[in-house]
Amino acid sequence: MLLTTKPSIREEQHSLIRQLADCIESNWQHYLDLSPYDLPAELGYVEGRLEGEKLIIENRCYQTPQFRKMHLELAKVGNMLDILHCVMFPRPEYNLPMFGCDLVGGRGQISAAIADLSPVNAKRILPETYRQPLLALPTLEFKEPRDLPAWADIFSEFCVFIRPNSPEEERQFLSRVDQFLQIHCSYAASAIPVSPDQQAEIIAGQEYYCTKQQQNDKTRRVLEKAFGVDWAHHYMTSVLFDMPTV
Ligand code: 18B
Repeated sequence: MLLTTKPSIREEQHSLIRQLADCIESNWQHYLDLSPYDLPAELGYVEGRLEGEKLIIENRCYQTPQFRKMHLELAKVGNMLDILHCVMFPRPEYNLPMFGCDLVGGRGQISAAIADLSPVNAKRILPETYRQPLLALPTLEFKEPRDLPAWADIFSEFCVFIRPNSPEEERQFLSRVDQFLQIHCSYAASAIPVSPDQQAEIIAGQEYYCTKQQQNDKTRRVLEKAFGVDWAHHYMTSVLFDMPTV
């Protein structure tokens, strides 16, 4: 499937967001067999208002034989806030971690850059097939690592959560996400389905992941201020972090 090249708010966003969005899509296209995924009606492109500024949300969504939903979302609040959000939801037939990434920035500076391959099995540890290549990656030192909030016990030992403080650190973050995606997409492309018992465990793990992500008050507050409490709840539970269905 050819990815769309239609104009996008991407061109107006912080350069790290633009580069990361391009990096995510090129890995998807290189390793995986993409088809379209239809988001709930009216939620592909959304406009609202936040403190006098226009909030625009632009979604791109795909599926593959291994992933029930691969969601890349770009959002922009006037010139105040640029956001990239991405989650790859594996089909529960496959023992694959959840790839997640969030970049939030304002006025030329990214304040939060987070990326992880998060385990969903009962022990909440990544499979050896992931741990080995991830352990072999060079250790990165960032000047401003950030502390995870209390709900964030879903992330792995390989999670990167920083405020990048130079173009070099931005480059290193981008390169680490590229490495995560290469490891993940190349492994997933030839993954073999698991037993029904293991599927139940994976569904529980994905539900736990979504339940925790839905507790991110910083995301919720932005959406509530622009679109109201009910819309924000619906969006967080049906577009950002919807549960797998059996
Ligand atoms: N997120 N983020 O995606 N969030 O979606 N995000 C923020 O500098 C949005 C994910 C994560 O410190 C902030 O503090 C909006 C995924 C974590 O309490 C804002 C959307 C992951 C934090 C937003 C969005 C993820 C965080 C504060 C929908 C991880 C820190 C920025 C488009 C895989 C939370 C700052 C804390 C922060 C907003 C993580 C404003 C609106 C997939 C851990």
